[in-house]
Parts: sequence; C-alpha cells; structure tokens
Amino acid sequence: MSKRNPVYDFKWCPGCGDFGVKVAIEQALAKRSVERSEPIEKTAVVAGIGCSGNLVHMQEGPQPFGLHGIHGRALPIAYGLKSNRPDMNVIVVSGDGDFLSIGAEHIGPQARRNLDITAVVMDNGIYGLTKGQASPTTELEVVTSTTRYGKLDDKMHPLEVYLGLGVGYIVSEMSSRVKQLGEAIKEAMDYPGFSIVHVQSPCTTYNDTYALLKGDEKKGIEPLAKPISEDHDPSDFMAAMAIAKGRSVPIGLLYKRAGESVPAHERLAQAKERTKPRESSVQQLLASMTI
Ligand SMILES: Cc1ncc(C[n+]2csc(CCOP(=O)(O)OP(=O)(O)O)c2C)c(N)n1
Ligand code: SF4
Ligand SMILES: [Mg+2]
Repeated sequence: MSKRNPVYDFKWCPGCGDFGVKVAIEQALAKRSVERSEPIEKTAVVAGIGCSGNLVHMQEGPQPFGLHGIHGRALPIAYGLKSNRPDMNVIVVSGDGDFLSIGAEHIGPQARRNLDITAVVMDNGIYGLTKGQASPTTELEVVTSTTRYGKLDDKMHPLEVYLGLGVGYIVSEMSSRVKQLGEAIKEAMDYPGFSIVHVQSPCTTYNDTYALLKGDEKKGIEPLAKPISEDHDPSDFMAAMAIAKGRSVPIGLLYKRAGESVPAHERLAQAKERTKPRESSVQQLLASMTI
C-alpha cells in the first residue's frame, strides 16, 4: 500500500499527542530507508489496542507492513514476527494501558531475551480509546470513570520499571518535539536489541497535560519536562535510575547499556554454531524402541 488504510475510519481528537508520534515515525522510517537503501516494506509496525495502537492505520505516504493485534499482546506478536523474519525491522506502537497494564508481563522477558525491536509507547496517563479510565500512569487521587473517589493506587514510573527489568536502551521524549522524536526513534531502531522510546503524548479529551509538561509562564506553571543534562553518561545505570526517580519528566537518551548488545536472533544463531541440539528424552525413548 502506498496510502493510509482507506477502510479504517478512525480519527484522533484535535491536538491529540499521537499525531506528533505518527509523523515522527514516518520521518524515522524515511531516514532509515534512505540511509540503508532499504524499502519501507522492510519494516513492520505491530500495534496494540488503543487510540495509540490505531497509529498503524494512520500512517501516510509509503507504508510499512502493519499488524493490529490484541490488547496488551503487541510484544509477543512482535517476538513471533522477529523470530521468523530477523531481517525485518520491527516496531511496536502501544499505549500506557496496553503496554504497562494488561501487557506489562511481556516487557521483562523480551528485555532479558534482548528482542531486537523498538517499542514506541504513547503515554497519556489514561485509557483514551475506552473513554477515560485510570491507567497505571494516572496520578494518585485523580478522579476518572473508574476511580470515582480519586485513584487509590500509586502512579507507576515506567522509566524505573524499564531500568529494573533490564531494558538495554531507553529514551524519554515528548510528542510535540516531532523532529527530535523522529531522530530518537531512528537511533533506537539502529540499536541491536530491545529499545523503548517512551513518549509523553497528551490526550486532549481525557487528560490534557500539555501545560504541565511544557509549563505556562502566565499561569506560573514550571515545565515538568526537562532535558537530560549533557553531562549524563547514558551507560551509567545508577545515574539513569536517579534521573528516572526525579520529579521531572526527563527528555533525551536515558540509558544505553555498556558493552556489546547481542540480540535474541543472534544469540540463537551463535548457539546453533556452538552446539548440536540434544535429543529430548522422548526422542531417546523412541529411538530405543524396537517394533
Ligand atoms: C482483553 C481486552 N480488555 C480490554 C479491552 C478494552 N480496551 C481497549 S483499549 C483499552 C485501553 C487503552 O488504553 P491505552 O493503552 O492507554 O491506549 P490509549 O487509548 O490511551 O492510547 C482497553 C481497556 C480490550 N480491547 N481487550
Ligand atoms: S481520546 Fe485522547 S488519546 Fe484518544 S484520540 Fe482523543 S485525544 Fe487522542
Ligand atoms: Mg493511554
């Protein structure tokens, strides 16, 4: 396909942060395509369910392959795809509910496996598609349709979670910084292993955090989003954790694990070179049977 999906009639609300993420992904893919002389069809975008996941249908211009899966299962689908087609560039697009609530159990295994994909997580601190329920990243005490007395669970801090689960490459960005976000996604795709680009992508309908993130001088609001200091060494795990635990929303490359990153499919290829597969006990039993 060379045009966006003509039959999927979905529209983001005016001002939705996901517009910026869409353009950033288009820019990142276009740049990758030129740099590697690689057709755009060498990329597949695997989407979860949510306004964010609908990005897979909204892309304009030359189209990557798109797979729209089930809620919370974008990572296992990406795992299946990448395992069978390691030559493909695989991106996951997901929301805070999709990735960090129903789908959270998949982050750790893929991080330890070092699956060579890039997950772009659009965090709006709410379930947007289903009309405004609390998500793991909704602030404590916020009233939503599922938290009528205010949210009672503490807010999750995704960057700390990613670090703790062993993700090797972590970027924190904002949807309104389209050019920088596009560059960050492109670099994350170049990383040979599991990378996450966590994007603050405000929901203008149910949780409009633009003023909080960017600040508002007239209202005396200090911006919550602050660029990571140029002195920061992304290979310093403890420094990355200290930034992640800070009060502000860091912007930039938070963490890149030191040393060589050997992705899952290369680990398997290397293991096959090194060792012969051992027969299972069932195979041994069958071999010993005389009929
Ligand atoms: C198994 C299952 N449970 C629940 C739903 C309903 N559902 C669809 S999207 C969604 C939440 C989406 O939130 P998020 O991932 O933050 O995406 P957003 O819409 O905010 O971008 C839920 C609960 C579903 N589709 N499937
Ligand atoms: S409901 Fe929120 S997340 Fe969904 S399209 Fe509208 S603004 Fe975007
Ligand atoms: Mg959301």
